[in-house]
Amino acid sequence: MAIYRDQEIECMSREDMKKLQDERLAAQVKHVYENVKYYRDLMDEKGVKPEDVKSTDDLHKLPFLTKSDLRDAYPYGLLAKPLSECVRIQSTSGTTGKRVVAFYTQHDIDLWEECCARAIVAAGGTNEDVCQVCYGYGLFTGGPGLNGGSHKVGCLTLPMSSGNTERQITFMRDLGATILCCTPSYAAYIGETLHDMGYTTDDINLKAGIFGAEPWTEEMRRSIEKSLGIKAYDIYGLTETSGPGVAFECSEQTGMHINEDHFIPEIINPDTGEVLPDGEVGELVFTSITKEAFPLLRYRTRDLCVLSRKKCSCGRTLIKMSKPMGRSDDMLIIRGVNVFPSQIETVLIEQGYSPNYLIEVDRVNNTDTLDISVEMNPEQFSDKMKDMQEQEKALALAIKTMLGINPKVHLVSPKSIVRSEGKAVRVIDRRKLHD
Ligand code: DLL
Repeated sequence: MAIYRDQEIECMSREDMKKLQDERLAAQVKHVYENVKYYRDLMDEKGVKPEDVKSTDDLHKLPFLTKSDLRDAYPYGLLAKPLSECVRIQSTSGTTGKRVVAFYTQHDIDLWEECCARAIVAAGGTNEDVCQVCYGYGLFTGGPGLNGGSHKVGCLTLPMSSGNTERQITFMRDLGATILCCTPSYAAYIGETLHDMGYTTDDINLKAGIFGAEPWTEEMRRSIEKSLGIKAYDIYGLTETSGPGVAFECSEQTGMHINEDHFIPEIINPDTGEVLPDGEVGELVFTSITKEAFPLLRYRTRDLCVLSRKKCSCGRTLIKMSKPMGRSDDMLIIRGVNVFPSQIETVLIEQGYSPNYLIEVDRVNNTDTLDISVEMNPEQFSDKMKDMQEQEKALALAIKTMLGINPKVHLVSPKSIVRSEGKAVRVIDRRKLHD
């Protein structure tokens, strides 16, 4: 069974990859400078001309681009091809401000789907597979991206979109789905529903899952793998860079290989913009070197992670990014302490709780409060008040040991926290409402 979609690229020597990136970068900077006024102005302001960027060593000369630039330029200000050559738009959900609209030529769609195809092949996918895609379809990139990748691999594709979970399981069983693509929180929900319907992993044919679009912990991975009887692979991407498939996991499951022939990664200090060496945690920045319609140079993702060039047992030489540990903008600062929701999730699952929880932060009498509602499994439930209080105390202590601050833990009854069919909302920060 082929384990690579494109062995020549995925296992290319560093030297050859750099050469390829150098050529593509220089051409891309020229394309952008000539066709996008917004960029031209930014580059002129910094005194950089296209001929100053001959290779990846010159990348640092280019200005950064941020989400606020995308909003300023909405909707057409960053378009680098005539609209007549564009065939699609996709968009972010726009929950935190104006939507970001990304444009694609047919060439861009093909490259994007190829990136997703690499992810599917790395998860063991072939044309013998049945691939059930339960990411949302429509403006969200998850459904269309994995759908296209699945077609390219030749899988029988089930374009389910999210929702109607019992029907998902019926199709999964009737059509013998072998690969599941959705958010990790929806995968957990599908696993839960499977068991609620009285089935076990013996009643389904799944072997792999390709899960992304939101942060998820190693503990969550193990929990999903167990409940669905699969190997769970991570996949990363963002609308601005085309969608899923910017990076994908291989069988080693120790980070995601970045499709470096299309995206050049950098890690920067989010406060100063200084480029950090591999191995240091910082904000991930991408330069897309092959996209035509909506190419972004040095785009700040706000995702915090680490890059690694350690040799991978799968044979791929593509650089690896760690699971994003959160976004610089979803880190909570509670009583002065930096808290990532993923740290709380790790403790919950380690302590045997379900990944269904809600973190609520507020400010009362000038002091931050942290309340965590955690769903119990049926076997953890007790009708003795004292037992419940003991359990809450023990869990609060475990979380305090991890975070350094004291939370208030509320154990709530099984199935009382709303399940997510897409990206889960796990944090409500009410302090923002008072500001
Ligand atoms: O979530 C694209 C996608 C779809 C990726 C399906 C993977 C699978 P956006 O809606 O623009 O695009 O959100 C992008 O989601 O900046 C990260 O903060 C987060 N994210 C995406 N993948 C992962 C992941 C899609 N594997 C934002 N782990 C990104 C953690 C992720 N966070």
